[in-house]
Amino acid sequence: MTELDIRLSSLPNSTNEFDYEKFTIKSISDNWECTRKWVKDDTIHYDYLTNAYGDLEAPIADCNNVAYNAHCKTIMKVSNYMEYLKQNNEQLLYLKDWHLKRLQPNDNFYETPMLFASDWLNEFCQDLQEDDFMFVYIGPKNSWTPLHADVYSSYSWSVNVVGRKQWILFPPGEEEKLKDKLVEQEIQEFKHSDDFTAQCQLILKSIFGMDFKMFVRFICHIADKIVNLNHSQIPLNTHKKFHQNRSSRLREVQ
Ligand SMILES: O=C(O)CCC(=O)C(=O)O
Repeated sequence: MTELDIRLSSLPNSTNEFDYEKFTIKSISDNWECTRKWVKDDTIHYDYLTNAYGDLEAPIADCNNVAYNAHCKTIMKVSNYMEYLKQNNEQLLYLKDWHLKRLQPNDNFYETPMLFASDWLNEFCQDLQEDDFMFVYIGPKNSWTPLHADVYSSYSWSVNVVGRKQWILFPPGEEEKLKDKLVEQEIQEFKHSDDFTAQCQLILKSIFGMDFKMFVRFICHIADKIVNLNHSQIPLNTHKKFHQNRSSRLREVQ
């Protein structure tokens, strides 16, 4: 048993036994600009958000309209969404997956907590000028997101600036409940076909967002950056060997 196996085996199997308090960091956003400016009288500061971001567009999910385990989405101006929020509406609209940081790169409305400073996925995507995974969510009471695994099955962190959000998390041992039965079935069907590996790569790319080749590219990109950062501290020979090994491994997957 490795040290990790031992640590995992000591974790409880049911949600009831799990003490999530231990995994919650409190008061981290007390001094963030969004806490100071986006909140007034314990609720959303509609006027501030309208003045600051009213002309920007944001994706809006209709929580009453679900298709294929996702909400139907539209685009709305932030000023119109703030007007909607101020009224007592029948509709349940959720402003979500909004790339505010990308739209306003110089706007430092939050700070990345030290614990999460190492963020390989966002680094990779930003270096390649691709989509990033930094989002703002604003929703009325009862807005919700369907059960999902995050893109690339990655881990993420989330901070509530105002209001409350209930999270339903699955502890270790309950992964079976998260498996997509249709995908499992598809894999079984292709199991004995000649192009099984290629099919699996296709499934990986479409469901998970990344196939094996892209994963290797991603890991090499991050490794290169780390090695270059530490370049001066590593004996030249070690560095050269790393690059020789890396090039031959990349050739293998290409
Ligand atoms: O807060 C939400 O409604 C969804 C958040 C989410 O999907 C995530 O953080 O991965």
